[in-house]
Amino acid sequence: MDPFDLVIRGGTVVTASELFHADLGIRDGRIAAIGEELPAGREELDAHGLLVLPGGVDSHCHIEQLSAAGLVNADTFETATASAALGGTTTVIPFVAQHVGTSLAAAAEDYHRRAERGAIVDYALHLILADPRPEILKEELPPLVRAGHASLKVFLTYDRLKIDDEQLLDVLEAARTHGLMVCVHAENHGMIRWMGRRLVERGFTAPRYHVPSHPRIGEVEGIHRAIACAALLDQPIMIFHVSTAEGAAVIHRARGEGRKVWGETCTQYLTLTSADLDRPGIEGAKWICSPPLREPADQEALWWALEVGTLQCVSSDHAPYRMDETGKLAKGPNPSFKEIANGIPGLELRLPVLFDAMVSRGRLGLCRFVELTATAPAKIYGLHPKKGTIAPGSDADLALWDAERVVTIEDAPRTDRAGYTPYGGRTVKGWPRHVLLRGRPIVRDGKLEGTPGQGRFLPRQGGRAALPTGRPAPEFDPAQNFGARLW
Ligand code: DUC
Ligand code: ZN
Ligand code: ZN
Repeated sequence: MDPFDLVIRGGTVVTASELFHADLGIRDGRIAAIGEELPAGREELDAHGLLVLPGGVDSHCHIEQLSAAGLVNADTFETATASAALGGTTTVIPFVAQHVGTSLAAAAEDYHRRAERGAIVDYALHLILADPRPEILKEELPPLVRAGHASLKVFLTYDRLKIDDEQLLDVLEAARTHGLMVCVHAENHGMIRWMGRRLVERGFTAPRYHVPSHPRIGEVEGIHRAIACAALLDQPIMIFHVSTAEGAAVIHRARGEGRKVWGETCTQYLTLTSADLDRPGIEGAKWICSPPLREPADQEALWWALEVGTLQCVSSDHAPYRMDETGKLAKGPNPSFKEIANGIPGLELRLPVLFDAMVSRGRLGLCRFVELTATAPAKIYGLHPKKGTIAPGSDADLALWDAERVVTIEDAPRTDRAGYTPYGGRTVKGWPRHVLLRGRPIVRDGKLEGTPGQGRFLPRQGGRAALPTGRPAPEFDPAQNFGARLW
């Protein structure tokens, strides 16, 4: 047998279920052997004193995405995935963004082209459907599924993105036909618009009023409605970026009733609060994201929801906008909160900030950290076991992690192009030292070695077997009244 291409020696391997000392033998980009005292490889990487984690899977991040308002995220596939790599993430799932009146297929081509050119880590793509008219669902979607797309995203809010309940049912039905996951931004649009209008009319325009403009009850209503629509069709859904205790409770109850609903929260909802927006002048705009940052009690509830399995993934929802006329200040130097682009950067710091909050501070263990940030998203989105774990045959995507390293995050530009980080000034314990993509270091000793274009598209198998339920569902037949059976 040929020697291994690389042996990672002496580390502590962590998976979602166990933690053990072992060497890893890597051949042709995959894990070929896990064991003690493996024979010498062509190359060796010393992992003594380090944790060997599966590379992170960030299943919700916006990269080089054109917003409906005409703004493009601050970074490119190159800068975003460089930042992902430096933070220990080796797989990302950003979006193909369709807009009303446009072609989904053309948008997919465009994003594929950009990603192929720039990506430093591997990627899949969720398809945003802002205009799910029949020709899109019947003619454009099937070839995209055949090309390896297996998840859709829809919005219940945002003026030029939101779909109504009937459209949502059309999307859910198409997803059911093709065996796709449907991810939902679930907030009540009317409540957001109404609250926003009332606040501005009364002169409450500072960034901090973004928080009450997205009422908590609006998230509850959106999640409940999305789950109800999905249940009518017996179709799995993922609720993106859950921010409130009550929102998590809706998912908890629905899962208890056997609904096929999964839930995600994001680093920022666990580690930042509405108080972060409460700063002089326009500064708080840096913390404007939707749903907004909430309260310490919500953080407690979200941690609990992660602990008991109500929520299964923690993503970044990376959506960077600069504090200038290209981003947050596109409507002038002193915009009302309604005019400020929603989104914060987070790809690079997702894992370090979470590792500190979750593991170093003793909230949840190492295995759960791996599960929430790599294994579960890989499973839910059809990438496992190629991604998200350390097992024979899996891609050798690894983050060699120094659990003792203490870093104070500088309040300064990072690798992405946002020009700031919402986590500036925070001291965290735990930082990636080396990061490997398919057996090749893309970060060595904290320095980027990966090159744009080396990231590969990860085609996923549509089809019901690919969904986390694993259970085939028959064609939807309204005459069978699935909804009545389920409700
Ligand atoms: N909200 C979204 O819905 N998407 C991107 C970022 C954000 O804040
Ligand atoms: Zn969203
Ligand atoms: Zn998002």
